[in-house]
Amino acid sequence: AALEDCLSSSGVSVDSQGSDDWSLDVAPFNLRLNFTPVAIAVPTTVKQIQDAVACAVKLGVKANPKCGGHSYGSFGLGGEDGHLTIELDRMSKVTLDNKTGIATIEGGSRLGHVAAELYAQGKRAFSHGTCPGVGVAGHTLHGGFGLSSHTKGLALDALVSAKVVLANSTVVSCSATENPDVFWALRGAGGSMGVVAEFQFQTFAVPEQVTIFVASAPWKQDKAAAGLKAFQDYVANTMPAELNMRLFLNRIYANFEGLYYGDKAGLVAALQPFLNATNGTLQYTQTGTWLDQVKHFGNGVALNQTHPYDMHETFYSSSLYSQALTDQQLAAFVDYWFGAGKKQTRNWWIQVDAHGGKNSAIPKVPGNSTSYAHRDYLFLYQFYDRVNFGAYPADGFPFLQSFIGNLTGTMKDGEWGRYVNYPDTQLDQATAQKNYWGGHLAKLQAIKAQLDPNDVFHYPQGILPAA
Ligand code: ABL
Repeated sequence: AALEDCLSSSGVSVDSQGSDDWSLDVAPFNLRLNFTPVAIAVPTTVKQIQDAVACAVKLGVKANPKCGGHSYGSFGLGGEDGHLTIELDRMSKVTLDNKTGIATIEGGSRLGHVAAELYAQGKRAFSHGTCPGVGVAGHTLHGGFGLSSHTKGLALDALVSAKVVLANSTVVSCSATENPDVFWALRGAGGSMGVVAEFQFQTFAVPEQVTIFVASAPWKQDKAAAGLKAFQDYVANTMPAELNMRLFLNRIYANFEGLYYGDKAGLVAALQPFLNATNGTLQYTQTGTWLDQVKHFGNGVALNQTHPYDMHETFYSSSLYSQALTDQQLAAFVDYWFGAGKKQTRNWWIQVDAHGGKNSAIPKVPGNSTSYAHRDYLFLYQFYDRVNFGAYPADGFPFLQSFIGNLTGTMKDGEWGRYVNYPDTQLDQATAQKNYWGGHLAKLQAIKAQLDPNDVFHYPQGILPAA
């Protein structure tokens, strides 16, 4: 009540407990992880964000920005009970400057809304993920991989400046030339550093035509390792910049899906040699506009999502970055996939994204230029284990843990990592920080100690301030 009193006497709107807005805003994307905040502030101005942070500090409560609310770890709610949630989704204005191509985007905007607005205002875009409900903030501030990233890089690579409210409740602008340390830390570990009120992104003119596709990966167990090996070679050496592609696999089947910048003939020329080598066939293609592909990969969810928003799944997830796997690791992966994987009847799946390689835009950016620590990895894997009904079982976690452990068990430290936007909630904070931020962790902890020495923006897997 003290916190709510502070917020209302500062003129910050709140969701009152028991209201419809409270129920909507407190319901996590991942229903496995329900947490109860002390209060939910719903600022509509930068000043109100500042005042919300000031109230949290005054009352010794941890505070977290929540934008789309899609965090797999419910980190927008704090990842544990008792935080102040700063619900930003009432701030979702998107303004494109058609002279400079710079888009100014409020901190609570969701990706589908952003894509729809940029297209409507000038047929422009920047590279980001596919799910329309995901918030631009968490997504961008920790990477921002999507089905345009092989061609155009990560969302954070398009960021040119940000206006951020810090733990001392001041607001600062940052860019490559202004508060460069803040800007560096925001681009990879932003959730630990402040509340971004406004982003500026450099956009590009969307291609006239793009082609989406699905191709089979019809491998029996005895052919799967060879297929995966061909995939590795293709991504590392041959896959052209214009192609974006992932391997999807679950208990029943495996296929490739992706997005090509160009027409079908261009796609076929790029992909057919690879398909021939792996016994695959092109099963589906559709050439269309940029907005067509955004809708396609949005899985039927309406693009223009702002508030209210209501989407939920129940799952455990984890992730991995790796270089090409060794023959031994490939064999371990295939054995587990066709063994334990075929027996596991939950709705599990893995996406293996072509993240790096010779022609990818991601490793072309110098590794130390942002705090995103894993630029040079060939693959980014998302592991996802969902139940369609009921609760996730208490003994469910080892299924994915072994899938990954079978690979990392024969890798050295520094040969793999994890993606904080596909967080693994079963990691303790020390391990999580190491996995997510690798070689950038010490510098991030030093910047955290400057910006947020008391860890106001705490969550269970965030950056801790250097001692
Ligand atoms: C992501 O990061 C992926 O890029 C999406 O493909 C993925 O979407 C989401 N996260 C999951 O939250 C899912 C769809 O929402 C599901 O309906 C689908 O079953 C799944 O991909 C596999 O295709």
